[in-house]
Amino acid sequence: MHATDFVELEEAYGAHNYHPLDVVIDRAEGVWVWDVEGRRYLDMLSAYSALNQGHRHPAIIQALLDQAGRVTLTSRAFRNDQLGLLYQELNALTGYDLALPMNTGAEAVETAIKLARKWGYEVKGIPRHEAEIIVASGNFHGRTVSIVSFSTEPQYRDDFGPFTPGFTVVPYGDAAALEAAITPHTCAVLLEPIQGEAGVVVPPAGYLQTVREITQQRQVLFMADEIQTGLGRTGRLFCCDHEGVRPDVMILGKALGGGVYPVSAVLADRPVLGLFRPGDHGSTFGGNPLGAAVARAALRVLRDERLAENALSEGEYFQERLAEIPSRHVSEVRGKGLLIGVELKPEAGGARRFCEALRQRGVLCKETHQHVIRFAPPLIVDRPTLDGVLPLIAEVLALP
Ligand code: IF1
Repeated sequence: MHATDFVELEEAYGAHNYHPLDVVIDRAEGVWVWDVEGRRYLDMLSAYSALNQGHRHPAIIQALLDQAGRVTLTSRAFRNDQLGLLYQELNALTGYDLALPMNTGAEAVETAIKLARKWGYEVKGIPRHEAEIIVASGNFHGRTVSIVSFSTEPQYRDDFGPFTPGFTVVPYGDAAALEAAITPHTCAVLLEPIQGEAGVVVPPAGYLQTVREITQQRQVLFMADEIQTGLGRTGRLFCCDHEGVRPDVMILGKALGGGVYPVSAVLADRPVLGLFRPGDHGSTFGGNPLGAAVARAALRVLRDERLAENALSEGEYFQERLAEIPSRHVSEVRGKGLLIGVELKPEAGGARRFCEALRQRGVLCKETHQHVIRFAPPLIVDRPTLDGVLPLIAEVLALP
């Protein structure tokens, strides 16, 4: 079959909830993917940061195969020999007392929302069911009805009401506006340390620190969604580490599953996550031994291969080189580590055509919010590979 055959099948039998590039991938390894015609591409999206360790990392694949040969799913009605070890390793790596494992990022965000509300009622004494959570405009935290209830992106929200109440939207990056929005019923603030989907929006320096101080003073939980920015992507274990900020609740996903299996988790100390009692919350696959074994390998690779450090050094290098590229289309190059956005001027006509042109040159990336090209390669990427792609990006940004 040719690429067009596969495209036709997807178009004929699949819901059209995406508009992908028509590249049909049938093999992947490290930072590279190949299409059905045998062409090789550099993956500069990493499945939106779920592939920090690269495609099919041998240690992660081996963990998957070994565990699949033993037991894959027990449900949480029973115990298994992987989950406790994952908990211990998450505690050692992150310092949080407890973890609650889920599968997708949205499920982890929903878990954090439920946890914050429960904490609000049981600890802060907010009257049931008046708890409020402050979120930022431009947020992206997943696609469930409750989460899109506080989205500011019309397309993600407008056809999906009625909406879940209890959320207050404030401008991203504005700590004063956030403080002003706090009421006696506010149980938490939920923020991305860098907004990925909004176009790699980096808040002003000190913003996270100020939010941390405000939430501490006002007895409000600070919840960080590090599903995309976490696990080395921005050059530190967590993006919050750049400002020395420790959220009350840390939400992880994507690369926690090593690019092979959906694993997400909510981390917090005992006074918060200790509030959940048996039966309060759960999931069929949450904490399954296959995902736990894969997550353990994913974390080992992150640590042993010093992926955060590589993201820091190679990200700084790459961002500097990108900023040197002369182009009348570019208005800003921004980001941290290997989460980089190249914002184009409106007159450039949108980022999609540049992504298509890059694809023709063997580079896969994705536009975000119309005008931003997102560059987020796997954190294993090396300098020669980045040096090889820069001329191609320069060529594309020189197009009329
Ligand atoms: C899509 C966006 C990125 C996330 C953050 C939670 C989730 C995501 C910060 C939910 C997921 C994915 C979802 C995917 C495309 C991609 C995306 F463009 F949608 F917004 F990365 F920026 N928090 N982001 O980035 O995690 O439930 O998907 O596991 O929905 O199109 P999930």
